[in-house]
Amino acid sequence: MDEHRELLAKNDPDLFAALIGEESRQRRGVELIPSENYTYPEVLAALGSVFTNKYAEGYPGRRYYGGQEYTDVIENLARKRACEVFRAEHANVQPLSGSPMNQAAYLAFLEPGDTVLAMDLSHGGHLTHGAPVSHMGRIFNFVRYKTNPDDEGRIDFAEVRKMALEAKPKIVLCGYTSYPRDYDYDEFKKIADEVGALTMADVSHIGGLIAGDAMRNPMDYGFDMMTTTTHKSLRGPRGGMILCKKEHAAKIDKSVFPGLQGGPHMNTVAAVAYTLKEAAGDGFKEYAKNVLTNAKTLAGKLMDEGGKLVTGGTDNHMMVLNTVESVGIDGKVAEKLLDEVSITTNKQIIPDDPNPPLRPSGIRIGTPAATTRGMGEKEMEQLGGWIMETLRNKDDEAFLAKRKAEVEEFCGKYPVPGI
Ligand code: DSN
Repeated sequence: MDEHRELLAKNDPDLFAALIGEESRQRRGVELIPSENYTYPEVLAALGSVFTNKYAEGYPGRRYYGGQEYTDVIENLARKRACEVFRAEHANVQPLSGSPMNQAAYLAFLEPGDTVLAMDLSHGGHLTHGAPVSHMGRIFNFVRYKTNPDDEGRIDFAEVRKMALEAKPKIVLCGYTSYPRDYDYDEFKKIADEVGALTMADVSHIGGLIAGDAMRNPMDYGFDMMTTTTHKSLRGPRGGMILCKKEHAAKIDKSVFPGLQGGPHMNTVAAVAYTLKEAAGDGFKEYAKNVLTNAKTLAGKLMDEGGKLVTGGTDNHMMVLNTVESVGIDGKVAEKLLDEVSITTNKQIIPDDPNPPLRPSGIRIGTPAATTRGMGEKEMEQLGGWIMETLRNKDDEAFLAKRKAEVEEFCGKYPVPGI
């Protein structure tokens, strides 16, 4: 690897300088975007390996190109490990990332115009869950439920059932991109069964927490399929996978390839295989538990310091801070302020946000990456206090410079894997 870096430095100094800059940024500051993480050095090695040279359309034992002796080994490893970790009957590990993964899942079962029941974008649903600006929203008919602000953002299942009975969806979808509560798979399954719909859980955010047995697993509740990205709480490379019942395996596989994609990225598949080996270990269970404990502690501290969380707390790895209500600034300003002191978060729309997506009313904060660096509850208390204080001192340049130095000195004590 060192030799490869030396070559890059020599032959493209501009590109190399940006790489060094990004490494330094990741080490100096604290990463609190809930969908990001620091991957394993072994994953970086697999991603930067000669598997990137190989075309491997098809599946192990059934490829369209020769020379598949080793690609079959890694894909079989990844599939087997995925099934074991998620207690699933079948796994497809080829989706290039989260959006194509969900598109392939829909297209396996739906015709254009078919109905899906999913969560509204501003309440935590993903773009691919039918946001009107996404192609999925144009192709299929998404009917979208919301969370209940009077019940700390929990879902009103009487309302979901009513919508399902009216809309008669073909898929009932749960799983979200900005939702700090747990998911009640039993309730979704009951409703789906009543209307004869398939059940799908997009657990992209909490895939690692499920793998580490810290959160419930939809496959244990009889869900038809589950999609997850591999780079969030799971700590792997950027990618996606679909887990499903055996009876759906052929449809899912055909939908991913040749339906939606061509050659899988075999360097990523190799890295996913390694990630799943890690996810099966006891160390990962401890990690997943710590992510949740850290999130509860950070959420508690933010609230103690006057922060208004959209759901009044968290059951998973993330929280959404309503910055307008908490400190009178929008999410864009809050994100930038925190960037200035080397704390990375992302601006976030809140349920039925009166503000536009590029200037929304909140920020999203999460603990997977900080936990990977070895930060614990004490560190979460420190960060929670610093966040609220920074947001209240937006015009004080001297304060911001001092805080940046403090944050960077603090981060220096927590090594970043792979850098
Ligand atoms: N961009 C991802 C997230 O941050 O949640 C979802 O696609």
